[in-house]
Amino acid sequence: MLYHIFYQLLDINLFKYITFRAFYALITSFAISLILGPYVIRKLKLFQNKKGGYVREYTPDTHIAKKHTPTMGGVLIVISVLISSLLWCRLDNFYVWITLFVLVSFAIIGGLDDYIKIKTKKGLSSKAKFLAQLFVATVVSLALYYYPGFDTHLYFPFLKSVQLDLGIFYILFMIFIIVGTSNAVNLTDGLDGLAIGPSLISAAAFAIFAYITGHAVLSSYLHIPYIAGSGELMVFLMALLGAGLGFLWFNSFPAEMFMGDAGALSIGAVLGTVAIITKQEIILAIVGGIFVIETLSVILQVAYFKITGGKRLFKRAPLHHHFELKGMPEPKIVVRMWIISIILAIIALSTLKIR
Ligand code: 57M
Repeated sequence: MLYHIFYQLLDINLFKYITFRAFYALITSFAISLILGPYVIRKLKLFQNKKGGYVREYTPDTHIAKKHTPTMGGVLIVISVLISSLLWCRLDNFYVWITLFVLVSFAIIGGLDDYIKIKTKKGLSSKAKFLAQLFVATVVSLALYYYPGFDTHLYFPFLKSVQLDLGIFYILFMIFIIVGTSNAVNLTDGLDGLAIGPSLISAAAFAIFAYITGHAVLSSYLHIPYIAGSGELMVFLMALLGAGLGFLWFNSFPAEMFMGDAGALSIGAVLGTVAIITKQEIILAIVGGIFVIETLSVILQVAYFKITGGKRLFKRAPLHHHFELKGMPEPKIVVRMWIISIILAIIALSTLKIR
C-alpha cells in the first residue's frame, strides 16, 4: 500500500525499490509479532487451560512439562505477515495475492484442527485435513497454471541446459509440492524452535532467489529463469522472516507457545508456493533439507517396521524424537538442525554460480 501512496501518488522514488520495502517489511512484522506476542500468549493460554491442556500420547517424558504451553501461535505469524505485506508489497502483483491466499487458507485449515484438538483432544480427521489441503493446493495450482506466461519446465540446479517439460502434469507436481511441504514442516514441528528455524532460513534463501528471478539482468547473468513480478515475493518473504523471528522470541527453549498446525501448515505451503513461482522446486528440497530428512525418517521407519514385521530403524520417528530418546538435550538437537539448515541454504545459494 505504501508503494502506491508514496511512489505512485507522491513520487518518492525510495518506495519503488524492492530491497528497501523488503527490509522494512521485516522490521514491521518483527515489531508487530513482538508487541502482540505476550497478548496472544495470554489469550491462547486462557482458552487452552480452560480445556485442560493438551499432550499427545506416547510423547517422551520431557514433553509432559509442555502440557500447558499454548499452541496456535501461528496466528501471530500470519497476522504479522498479513499486516506487513499489505503495507509494504505492491498490491497489483498477482504472486503476492496468491501467496497471501495460500498463507491464510492453510492457516485456517491448521487453525481449525488446532481449535478442535484443544476442544475435543482429537482434531480434524487426518482425511478431512488432507482433503482440505488438496483442495486449496489444486485451486492455487490451477490459478498459477492458467496465469499468462506460466512456464511448465522443471529446472535443475547445477545443470543449466537440462529442463523437463511437464506440460499439464505440472499441475499435479505443484499440488504435490504445496501439500508435501506443508506436511513436512508440520512433522518437523515437535521441539522448541525446530520448525521455525529452518523455515526462517528457507524464507531468507528464497527471498534472495525471488529477487534474482524477478530481475531481468541478474537472472540472465546467473542463467536462471526470469519471472516478471516474482521479485515482489522478496518483500513478502522478508515479512515472513520478521514475523518468524518475532515468533522465535517466544518459541525458543523453553517455549512460551507453539505455532500449531495454523503455523506449520501455512508456512510449509507458502514455502512450496514460492518455490514453484520462482521455478526453484528442486532447490527447495536442498534449502528445506531438514524437512525432507524428518519426513524421510518417518517413511523409512514405517517401511522398515512393515518389512521386518515389527522392528524399528529409529527409536522413534520423526528423527528429532530419536535423538531425544537417546538423551540429547532438546536445545542441542534444535541448534544442530539449524546449523545443518544454514549449511544447506549456503549450498543451495552456491548453485546460483554453478550452472
Ligand atoms: C505434528 N505434533 C507434535 C504443537 C505444534 C505419522 C506420524 C509420524 C505423525 C506424527 C505427527 O502426528 N506429527 C504431527 C506433531 C506436538 O506439537 C503440536 O503440534 C503442532 C504442529 N502440528 O505446533 O502444537 C508436540 O510437539 C512438541 N513441541 C514442542 N515444541 C514446539 O515448538 O516441544 C511442538 C512444537 C507438542 C510438544 O510436545 O505437544 C508432536 O510431536 O506430537 N507423529 C509423531 O510425531 C509421533 N511419532 C510416531 O508415532 N512414530 C512412530 C511411527 C508412526 C513412525 C514410530 O516411530 O514408530 C510422535 N509424537 C509424539 N510423541 N508426540 C511420537 C512421540
